Amino acid sequence: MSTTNEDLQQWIDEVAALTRPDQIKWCDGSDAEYRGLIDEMLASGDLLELNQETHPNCYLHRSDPNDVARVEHLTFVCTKHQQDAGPNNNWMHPAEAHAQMNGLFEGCMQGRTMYVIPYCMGPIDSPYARCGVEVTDSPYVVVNMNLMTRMGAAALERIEREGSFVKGLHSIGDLDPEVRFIMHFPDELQIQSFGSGYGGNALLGKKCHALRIASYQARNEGWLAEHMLIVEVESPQGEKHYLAAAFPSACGKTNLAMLIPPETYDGWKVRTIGDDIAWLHVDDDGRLRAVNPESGYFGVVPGTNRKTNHNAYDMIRRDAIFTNVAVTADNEPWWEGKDSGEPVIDWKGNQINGSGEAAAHPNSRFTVAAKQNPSYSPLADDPAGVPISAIIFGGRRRELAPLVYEALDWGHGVLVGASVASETTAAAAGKVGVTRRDPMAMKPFCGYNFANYWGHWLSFTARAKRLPKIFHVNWFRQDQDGKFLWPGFGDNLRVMRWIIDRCENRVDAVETPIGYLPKDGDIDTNGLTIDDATMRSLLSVDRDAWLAELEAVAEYFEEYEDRVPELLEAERERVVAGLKA
Ligand code: OXD
Ligand code: MN
Repeated sequence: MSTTNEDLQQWIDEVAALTRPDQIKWCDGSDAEYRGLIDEMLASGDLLELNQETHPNCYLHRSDPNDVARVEHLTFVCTKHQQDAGPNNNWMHPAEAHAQMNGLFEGCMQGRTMYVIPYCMGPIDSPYARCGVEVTDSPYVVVNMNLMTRMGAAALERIEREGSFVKGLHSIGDLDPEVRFIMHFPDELQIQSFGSGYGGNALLGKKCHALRIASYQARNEGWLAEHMLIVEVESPQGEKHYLAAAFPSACGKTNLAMLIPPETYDGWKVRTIGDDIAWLHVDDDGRLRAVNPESGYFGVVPGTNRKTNHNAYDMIRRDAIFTNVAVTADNEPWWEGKDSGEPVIDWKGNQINGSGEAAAHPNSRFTVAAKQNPSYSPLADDPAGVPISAIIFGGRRRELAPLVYEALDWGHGVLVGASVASETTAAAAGKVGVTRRDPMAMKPFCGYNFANYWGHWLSFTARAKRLPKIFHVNWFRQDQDGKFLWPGFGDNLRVMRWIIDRCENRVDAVETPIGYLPKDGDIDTNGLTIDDATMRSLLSVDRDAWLAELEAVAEYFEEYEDRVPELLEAERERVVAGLKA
């Protein structure tokens, strides 16, 4: 196979000359191709078969133990001027980065097959979708891209029709953690990733394209590429709302997107449109519309059970790839938080020895096609996307942030998003549990200077007539003994219901300097064993703590010097003045 697109053909020829693979395979995205690659990987030991009776077509991949998460310290944005990448990104000059990467890619595919994967992010016939081509020497990447994106013949056809595409070059190299780089060249619409096979570093359609490169394109073109789930909520009366929510990695986006309503919520339906990424465009009616660029989920496995995420639990019982989970004596996948079975072999392939170490890696993952999700919404395939009623920001915070509050207006909402802070998780290499600023949950993913990004967000008041309301939630408030105050999971629908009621102007709120909070009794707790005092503490605003928080936000903004939009600083000062009044 080859292509009629000269730019693509020339690039493939250049890459092949540089990396010198034994053979080149153009991927068509067919089931036969997927099956063939699975069989090859079973033969090579890259994949292990799981119990095919209880988990048909489920396989286990054990990654190199040094290659289990995104590597933010080795991820670079290569713009001509460092200031354009901003303090939020590692930066290297494009010329230097290219020289370095050419050295690494030189001859790296000798003895290997080079796979060419044309893919489309977004429904294949959507005006909002964008294409790319990933070249990789990893069959694991190909099968994961098959589940996660619309890849193969139809994507290539679109590329040949349209001409433009993002170029992504990937090699696992020697998986040497010292020789690992994830480089982005936004001006060239190019990504180069070397030395890692881990999802976020290697499935280039996901974080590298659909967030870092796309956010850069979105700024130039007037839209938003965001780290957000998209969920559809239908009331018993048939009223439907679409909510987009941004949370840092491994903070429950997949669970919220697949939520099962509490027992007392008879007739409510929640359906998933996306669990990780949303592309938001202003439509002809001046509303924000969202599409999910992905067609599969690369989800965190630990903690998934019938109670926390029944839909995910069911959907990963067939046709799924597991990475770095443990296995039971019956050869079933096992992870911490699974409510049945016992692990006998840990994620590294060692016999469990009672050392107390986690059997599954805390960032072990499942990859599965979205259509397997029992709560899948067919609107995920709608080329027009869905109109968004509310945008929700949140982080993992033990204290300070109330269960929910609503921003006073869009400008204040941008401040709320820019101030998001969260405790780090196992999704990225490095220390877990350290609170850091993660504006709009995009700290690892914004492909340009955050200050310009906040300015871009602010510009939407002039671009759109009917902007969504903005909210902030915190499912993770704890008491002094470290006990979570809010039950979370399915009960988060109670909070989304208040959010929807606010969007429909059906419920009043208490105005505070940090935003609108629910009035006493307005969060439905029917059927919960939560007392009034706990609800009051979940919905309290500690003025002194908030003043300290806004001071910390000011210090954070200082890193961005004179690029911080004046309007954003004015919003911050407005909140401070309110708190002091
Ligand atoms: C992810 C992440 O894999 O955010 O979605 O790390
Ligand atoms: Mn994510």
